[in-house]
Formats: sequence, structure tokens, C-alpha cells
Amino acid sequence: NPPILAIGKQSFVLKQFADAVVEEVITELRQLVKQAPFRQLQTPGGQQMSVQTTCCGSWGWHSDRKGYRYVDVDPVTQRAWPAMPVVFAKLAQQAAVAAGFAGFSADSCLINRYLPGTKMGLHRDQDERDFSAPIVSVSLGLPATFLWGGLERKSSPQRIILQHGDVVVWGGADRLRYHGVMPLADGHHPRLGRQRVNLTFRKAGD
Ligand code: MD3
Ligand code: FE
Repeated sequence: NPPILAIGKQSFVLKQFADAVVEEVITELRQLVKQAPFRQLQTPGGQQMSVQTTCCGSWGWHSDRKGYRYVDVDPVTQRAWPAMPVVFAKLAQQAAVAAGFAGFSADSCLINRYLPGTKMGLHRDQDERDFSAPIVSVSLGLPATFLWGGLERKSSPQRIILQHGDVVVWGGADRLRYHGVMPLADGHHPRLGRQRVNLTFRKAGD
């Protein structure tokens, strides 16, 4: 079996955990982005983010001049976000169980699309109302170097390579760690071409 790597007290990389369902996940993704297209959000400071995003589930993450928040209506389409596909929800729940977080039920999936050169600066995920739930992330397409920092911005991050089918679960003491993604290196992935897509599952609402 592919390994489960502990990268923190309550953080794990589950190598190739998504492999068995990855084709189904890609099929659902293609349908989803027709309902809620990828967009480049503005930060509260007015900068355009380099990553493209969309969402599914009851709550979707949004950012504009008014701030970062979860919304139940997509501000672009003015419709509810697409429902979370069953294969997404099951994958997130099973990964959480494998990492020791039984009872995780995601109500939000943020979908990040990286093209060559796209990066994500060091930040913490702190827009959710309940930090006791873990976060589960699924990597698809081109590999990326993930930056895994500490609880303070100043601590220098470790670099972790995430590949197609890898799943990361983090919670508890590691829930508020700083993290980011290095600029995506160019390449071609046999299934997704010249891009990386990351699914991030969260409990955002109540
Ligand atoms: C956080 N996305 O959307 S998820 C985000 O690859 C985000 O798109 C990144 O950060 C992405 O907010 C990273 C993977 C991840 C893995 C381990 C973590 C995030 C983590 C450990 C602690 C905190
Ligand atoms: Fe994050």
C-alpha cells in the first residue's frame, strides 16, 4: 500500500489515496465547472489572485473588496453552488477517517486551478466558523511544491511535493498552520494537461 506520511502531529499526506476514484472525480469536475465556471477573485486589498477558483457544496469560499467569506449563492452566476458530488464527499470522509478524524462531513469544497506560474502565498485557513473540523485536500494533475509552515508566519516552511491522487488531511493542533504553494512548474499531465487542480474540503457552516 502507498504510505501515509505524518508531516505534523495531526497532519498526514496519504499518497495516492484518491487513485481508485480519480477518474470519477475528474468526470464530476468537468460537469461542475459548466455550472460554476472558474474565476479569478479579488483580494480585499484589490489584487487579482493568480489562482482560479470555483466551489461546490452548501457553502462556497469567496473574496472581493468586502473581504474573505463563505457564501451560499455564487456571486458570479447568482445561483446556489453545484451540489457536492457523492464521490467527492465519500473520498473526503474516507481520507479523514484514515487520518484519525472520524465523523468529518464537508459542507464546502473549494476548487483551485493552477496554470504554470500560478502560486499561492503563505496564509492560514481561518474563515471557517469551527476550527475543530479537519481540512482535506486532493491534488490532481501536475505536481506542485507545497509549503508547510508553522503557527507563526516567521517560521521557514518545509517543502512537500504533492502529486496527482495525493490527499492531505490536517486538523487539531495543525489546523491553523501557515501554508502555500510554490509557482507551478510547466509540464504536461496525461489526464489534465497543463494544469494542477486542488480540491479542498471543509466544514464551513453549521
Ligand atoms: C493547510 N490550497 O485553498 S491545500 C487553500 O493546493 C489552499 O490549492 C492549497 O491552501 C492548494 O486555502 C493547499 C493543501 C494543504 C495541505 C496541508 C496543509 C493545506 C494545509 C497543512 C496545514 C494547513
Ligand atoms: Fe489554505
